[in-house]
Amino acid sequence: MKPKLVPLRYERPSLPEVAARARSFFEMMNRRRTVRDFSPERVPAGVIEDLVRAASTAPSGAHRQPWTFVAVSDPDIKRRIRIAAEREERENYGGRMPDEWLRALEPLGTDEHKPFLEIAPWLVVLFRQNYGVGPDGEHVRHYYVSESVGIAAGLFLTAVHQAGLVALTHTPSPMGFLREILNRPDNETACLLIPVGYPAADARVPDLRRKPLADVLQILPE
Ligand code: IYR
Repeated sequence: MKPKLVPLRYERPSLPEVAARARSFFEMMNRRRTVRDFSPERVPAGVIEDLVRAASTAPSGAHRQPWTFVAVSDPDIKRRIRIAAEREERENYGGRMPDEWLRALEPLGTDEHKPFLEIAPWLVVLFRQNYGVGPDGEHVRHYYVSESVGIAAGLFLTAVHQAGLVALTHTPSPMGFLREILNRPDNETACLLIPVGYPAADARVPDLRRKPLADVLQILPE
């Protein structure tokens, strides 16, 4: 099949403008923090729709867009998710995670209690589609699913932050319960549970430092 190519819509900024935008975007992103203390204040569904529209612009293997976002504000479903997540996390913190892992989490202060799963106005669950399903039920191959879904998750978190909201990348493990509670098909596996909303007025976060650039970037030639 011959590809259908259309002109790129692109406006070239001046080099000083490029440099200024790169710096100011970094400064904005450097204020992003993972937040565990949410306000129950409501966020309209239309906002979540636009955040997912932004996330869904992610590049993906063969443009298969192998993700499904499920956004939950229903209090009963949120409660069921909290109960199931805390059941797994009690096992995790009570012996399923080895000591080395528990020690690695100590600076974060996390434990098996997940009240944010009921307090945050939205729980956005990101599912990876291991394969697609065509109009006649046939399986469609997906490519680079982990990479594609990881990029979509990153864009979603970026969109949440730039909109002025906060999020938590929560990974209750194992998270098979999400497919059951949310009635998702066999081709989907939940990979992130992302509460989204406003931070509580007294929200606190761990005093984390990011690695210096030299530890994460090598420029060649030096
Ligand atoms: N899933 C658990 C444990 C946990 C694991 C990692 I790696 C973290 O960065 C944070 C928590 C929980 O959500 O508490």
